[in-house]
Amino acid sequence: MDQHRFTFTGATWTYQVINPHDDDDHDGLPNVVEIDQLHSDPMKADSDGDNMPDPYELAHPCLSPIVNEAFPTLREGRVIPGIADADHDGTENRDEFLRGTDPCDPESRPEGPADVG
Ligand SMILES: [Ca+2]
Ligand SMILES: [Ca+2]
Ligand SMILES: [Ca+2]
Ligand SMILES: [Ca+2]
Repeated sequence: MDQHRFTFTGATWTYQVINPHDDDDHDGLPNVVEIDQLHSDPMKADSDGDNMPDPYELAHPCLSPIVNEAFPTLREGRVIPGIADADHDGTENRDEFLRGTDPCDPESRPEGPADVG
């Protein structure tokens, strides 16, 4: 039960009132910040679905919480490769996230080749 949320549904629309100071997706970013400043999804901790949470992407200037950097996207029938490896160090952003290195710094990358193991 969420006393802060009210949803009104019409035939062709849904209008939802949320508390601006709540953090519905529990990613540490208040709803009002996500809506007004980031234009990210206040209901998803990973707004763009690239498996990197919004606050992490926010902390790294080469990433965006509303741009999917991990996977190619299909837009108007064309495949957009995105910027899977933002710092061009040969390790994809998502792997750097998982392995704790800096996806924006080519000097920071996992030890050894990523595909050996
Ligand atoms: Ca949030
Ligand atoms: Ca994300
Ligand atoms: Ca992203
Ligand atoms: Ca890196």
